[in-house]
Amino acid sequence: MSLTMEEPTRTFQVVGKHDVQEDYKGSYRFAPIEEAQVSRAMIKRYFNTMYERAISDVVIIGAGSAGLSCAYSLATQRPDLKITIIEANVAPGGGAWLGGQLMTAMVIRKPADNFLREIGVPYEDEGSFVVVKHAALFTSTLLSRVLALPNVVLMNATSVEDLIVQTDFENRQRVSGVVTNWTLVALNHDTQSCMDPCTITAPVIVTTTGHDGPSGAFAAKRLVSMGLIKELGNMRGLDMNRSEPAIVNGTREVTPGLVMAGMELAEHDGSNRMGPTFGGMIGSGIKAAHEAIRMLDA
Ligand code: AHZ
Repeated sequence: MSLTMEEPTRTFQVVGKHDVQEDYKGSYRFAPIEEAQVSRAMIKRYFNTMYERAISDVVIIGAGSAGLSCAYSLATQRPDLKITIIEANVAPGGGAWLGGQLMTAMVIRKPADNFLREIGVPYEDEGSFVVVKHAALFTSTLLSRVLALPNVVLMNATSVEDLIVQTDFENRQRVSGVVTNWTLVALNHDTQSCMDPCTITAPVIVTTTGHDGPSGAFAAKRLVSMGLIKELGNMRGLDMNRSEPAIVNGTREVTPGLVMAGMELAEHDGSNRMGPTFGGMIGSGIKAAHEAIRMLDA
């Protein structure tokens, strides 16, 4: 708890041989630290995480509204699973920091408002839909809930560069992992000679990389270039009433080992976009969690 105006100094607390003091009248004293301790505190945890998560139970590609909803639903239902989220951007959240046209309010159609109550996001009820006063309130709350779950790891600033596809003895192909690199490395493949990636294997991969754009629809496009599907359906124009149920109900294992959710699915299936209404992303994320559990339990 921070100090009040009436109580501007917190008395001494001893760390090792040193006094520390929280004081806002000019005598604030930190516990001492060595530079190497800071580096080692980060390095040890980061590389232990990479080592431990090289084999995960579920990898979620993309931490937008669909990916984060999936992570929350899956991790709370199945605390036994090692769930690893790979997000290309430094800032997780995808397009869910704003509502639409750079405006802040976020619209969510019922019944996806159930999820808001579950994670504790306040809203105004407008009848058939609800409005969260700022999309960032939804995204930051969901992020904090997800990151607090002990079985979830988020590796941001990390890109999925490819899919691992294995072939069994009956010649059936199955997506069984992802190929990763730090995003700043991935962005420089054209400027540097070969910088090889790393891998994470998992029995279930959930892809939620959004619609086509600079980085979107990553797995959907890769399925085409690998010959696992013939062509993309390509996202159709905006139709809120058609698009949201199509995305939620269509969320599924699109190829063995790979569940597709969120707007990436619109590119795969050729379904409509919905614009700035996010209930479909929440529902699709939750459906993807159900799909992952079904596949793991099969
Ligand atoms: O950075 C991307 C974003 O955070 C991330 N991503 C994309 N390619 C990646 C890769 N490796 C790792 N190769 C990658 N991460 O995926 C995230 C996608 O988030 P998003 O918000 O774009 O997608 P979503 O499907 O979760 O939500 C879509 C929201 C939209 S778009 C839309 C419309 O255009 O009509 N309407 C809604 C509600």
